[in-house]
Amino acid sequence: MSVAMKVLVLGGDGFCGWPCAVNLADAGHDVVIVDNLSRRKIDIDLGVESLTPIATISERLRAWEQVGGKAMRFVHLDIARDYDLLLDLLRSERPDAVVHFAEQRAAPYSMKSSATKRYTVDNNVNGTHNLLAAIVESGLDCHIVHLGTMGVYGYGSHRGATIPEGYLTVEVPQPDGSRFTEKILHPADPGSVYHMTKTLDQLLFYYYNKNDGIRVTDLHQGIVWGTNTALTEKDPRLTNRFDYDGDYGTVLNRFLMQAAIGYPLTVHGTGGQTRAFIHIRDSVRCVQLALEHPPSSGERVKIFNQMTESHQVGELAEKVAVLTGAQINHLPNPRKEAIENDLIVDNRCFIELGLKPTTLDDGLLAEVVDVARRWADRCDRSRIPCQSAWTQTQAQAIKTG
Ligand code: NAD
Ligand code: USQ
Repeated sequence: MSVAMKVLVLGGDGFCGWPCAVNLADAGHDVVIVDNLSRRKIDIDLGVESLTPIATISERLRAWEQVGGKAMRFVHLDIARDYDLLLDLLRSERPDAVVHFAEQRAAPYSMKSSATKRYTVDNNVNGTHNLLAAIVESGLDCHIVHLGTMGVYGYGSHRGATIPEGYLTVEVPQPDGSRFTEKILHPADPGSVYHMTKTLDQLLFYYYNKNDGIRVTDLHQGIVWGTNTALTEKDPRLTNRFDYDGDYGTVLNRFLMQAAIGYPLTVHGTGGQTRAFIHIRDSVRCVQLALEHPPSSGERVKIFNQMTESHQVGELAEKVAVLTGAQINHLPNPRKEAIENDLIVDNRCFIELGLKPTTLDDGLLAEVVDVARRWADRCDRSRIPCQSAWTQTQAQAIKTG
């Protein structure tokens, strides 16, 4: 292991943050989880629960120590609203690094209403900006590892080109006919208000890196699938959350749980949408690799594509159907998105740092089906359909079927 670090994990009670926090503690780092528990509150507001029963954060931390894990602390704080408390925390803890998961992360939730659009923008953009401003004000030389999304690149107009890791080399024509080349942030093309906040985040990082020299690694992560890691399996109280509902459930985990309970797989439209995927175990590993390989002083924002494979949604449904015998249902698409797209992604940075990708073929699909079968009686089938429509046109299409 590299030298032990003090790490604040913002959003460390969430789906990606919790397994990441225990992994970092297990690797010997000194971990402080910071979370406002808003994700649990949104579940209450929506009237749904994680398919897997999840313990409270204090029970999680107690259980982690009882299985012999290195103690972690928890701070209840809203990074988007409690600027002064965040600054005090940075000053008192003096972390070497902050891992920033603390955002509203569901595209359908962000598109439900003007209230959820505004909440998503306020929460995500303020949270990220507060963190950057507080690091500058604290004077700390603290590395930020941020969880961004592959969706900042958009899913439409790549025309077979490989998506680079964050920066695109462009040729700029001059009045005299000559050209110069420049590396620019890849143009942003968000597909939802949620994805838009991530494109704003990347501009905030660009600016604070340029102006204040803040060291940032922005991880453009694909859709995370799976539930547990070897560490969260150590005790039932460490179990990770499993979102299956139409707002927070993501496509592959939804298909696997739908198959487990005999619900026809909910493919939007033709299923021609291609997306990037990564297993939760690899996600956790990537965050550790990014933390342990920080940018040096003066280096521009490091951007890694945190994904291991790309798949078409319809092909995934077929794969799950072959594995489980599930039926497939093609539904009107509630989203305004390309009917079909290709997606070729450069992910060399993590492979070169030693990531050994876990793929769909590693037998882990069946493991997720088993988890879903175990907790099938906790599923509220009425919460499976995606009812958040991107525009009135999509809303009408869902209504008329
Ligand atoms: P999650 O909702 O399960 O976890 C986010 C956590 O952050 C929650 O515990 C929530 O309570 C907390 N939080 C939100 N706003 C906060 C605030 N203002 N102050 C303090 N805490 C706050 O989401 P997740 O799936 O774990 O995603 C984590 C990050 O990874 C997000 O930024 C998301 O955009 C990104 N990401 C997730 C996926 C995925 O498939 N889950 C894929 C790519 C990127
Ligand atoms: N889809 C279906 N059926 C479903 C659910 C989704 O066909 O039941 C389709 C959607 O229309 C979309 C694709 O599957 O084309 C992906 O949807 P998703 O909900 O799995 O993923 P998305 O909304 O993009 O968001 C998720 C996470 C988000 C993260 C993003 C990574 O919620 O936090 O940033 O994946 S990425 O997609 O690479 O941008």
